[in-house]
Amino acid sequence: MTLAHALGRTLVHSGIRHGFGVVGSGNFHLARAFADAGGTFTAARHEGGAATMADAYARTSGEVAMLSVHQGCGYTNAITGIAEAAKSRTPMVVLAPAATALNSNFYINQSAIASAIGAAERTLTDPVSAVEDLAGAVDTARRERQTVVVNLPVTLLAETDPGHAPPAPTPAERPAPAGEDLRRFRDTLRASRRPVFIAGRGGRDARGELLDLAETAGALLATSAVATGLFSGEAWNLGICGGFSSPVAAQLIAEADLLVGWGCALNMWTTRHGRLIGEGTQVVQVDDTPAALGAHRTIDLGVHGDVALTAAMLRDLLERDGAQPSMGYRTRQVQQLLEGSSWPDQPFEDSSEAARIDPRILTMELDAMLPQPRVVGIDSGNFMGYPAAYFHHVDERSLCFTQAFQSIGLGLATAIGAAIAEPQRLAIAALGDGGAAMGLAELETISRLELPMIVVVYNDSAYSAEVHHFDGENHDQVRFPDVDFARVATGLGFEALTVTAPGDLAPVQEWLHRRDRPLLIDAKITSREPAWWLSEAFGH
Ligand SMILES: Cc1ncc(C[n+]2csc(CCOP(=O)(O)OP(=O)(O)O)c2C)c(N)n1
Repeated sequence: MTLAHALGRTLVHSGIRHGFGVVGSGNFHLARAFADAGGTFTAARHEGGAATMADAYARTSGEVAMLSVHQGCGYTNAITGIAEAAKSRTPMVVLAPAATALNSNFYINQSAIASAIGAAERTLTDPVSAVEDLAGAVDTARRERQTVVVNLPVTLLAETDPGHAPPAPTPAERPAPAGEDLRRFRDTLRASRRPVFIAGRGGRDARGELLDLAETAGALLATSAVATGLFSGEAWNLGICGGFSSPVAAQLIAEADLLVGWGCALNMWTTRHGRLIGEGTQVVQVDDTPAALGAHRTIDLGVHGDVALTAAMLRDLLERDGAQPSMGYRTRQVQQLLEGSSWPDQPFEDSSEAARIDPRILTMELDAMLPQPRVVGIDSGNFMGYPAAYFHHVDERSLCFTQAFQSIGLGLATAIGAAIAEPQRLAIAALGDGGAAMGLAELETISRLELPMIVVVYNDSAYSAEVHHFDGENHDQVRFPDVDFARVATGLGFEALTVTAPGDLAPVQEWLHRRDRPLLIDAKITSREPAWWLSEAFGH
């Protein structure tokens, strides 16, 4: 047996259940050994798709995911998806065979690229310790939530396996906050009259603890886009904090006297470039990674600690002090403001035309038709606010949002990775026509895997984000002829609909009963005006 086989098996022994990739000569035996040892391997049609499927799978399942690529060009094809994962701190290992001969066509400096995009990097060189080193890389990905590129020289992969068993995985630690930080946090919270909690992806496993503490402190609840749905159904929920916020939510957040980011980066999108942080508002950030504290905004207090643990310990401290639950921001007036404040409740003028549907109507119609639980993967572009804010996301696993790199073209693969991780949910990919065209290759993957999912193309035959951003300028390079995505998808084994009015959606009901093939909805949408979040972001 070669080390390629041994390393493939090691991945399974290290707790990796699912791998994604495109197989070539360099990773053929490794991917085979992974599957033969009990791992499930999804063959994508483009490494870019495979990388984002792995990323979305890891985000949705909570497991470490594996990406396997061919050396050189397979690796570079995956770089955008790997960069997105690295920026999002997705626990993922990238098995990248590396050409060793400088004159090989496949040779590039793979480790330099990994460092350049912010991924952790390991190059395995020693056949004796290779299995242990790979298990260590998986451990790092899991414990430190890192995207780790493991370069595997092709000469090493061909060596005979020396037969060492991989070590057992070590569980991740949950750091407890320092007593002094906790006491300062308590004092800040007790002094606040209008606290708002903003949970990020690092707060997704701490719902109960955050709800309990928020109740004690009288805090309103919000999330960043990546934790959308965490507080759905709660009375004091503002929904998403950031560009997608409803007007009332944005107002209440901007008027808070204390914002607490729980496992939340508080980046420019979550804070609307800082505009959601009022003058004099105290900002506290809780994160299990010290480097995350204050990385995007100046903060008044950074607490290094596990989110759930910190929230529970703070509540205990408040109780021990004998503090009475505070009404805080949970006033009758705020309650009234919140009634009917979400985006779908806002009145708007229907922009539909003879052969084009208003994207808000389209989204609300689909929202009413499609059963829960669902998981929605969203691409980037002007359209993205509609599926983010007009679909009901009922829990923190309802939206998979791969937008840390702000790349278009990742949405389809995102929905595929999420669909594979959560097969009991109805998976929906929401794409602009630009992002759809870029990720198109993976329609075949959906058909081949028989994933009963829905792909919705918000098709306005343009890169509308750019059209609206560069209002009044020459748009020749960002407008396109209409693409008949329904025909393309049909050729790839989909059932497909072209939608220009709500009535065209009727066959969706029937499809829901069958779900025998994936469904693509090519919705010709209006886009004369930029979406509200784009206007806000670019000052239109
Ligand atoms: C990989 C990549 N290329 C280019 C861009 C710049 N960009 C941002 S939005 C956008 C247009 C997206 O068009 P579409 O998917 O049709 O959505 P729309 O804006 O029309 O709603 C482009 C080209 C980007 N973000 N990522």
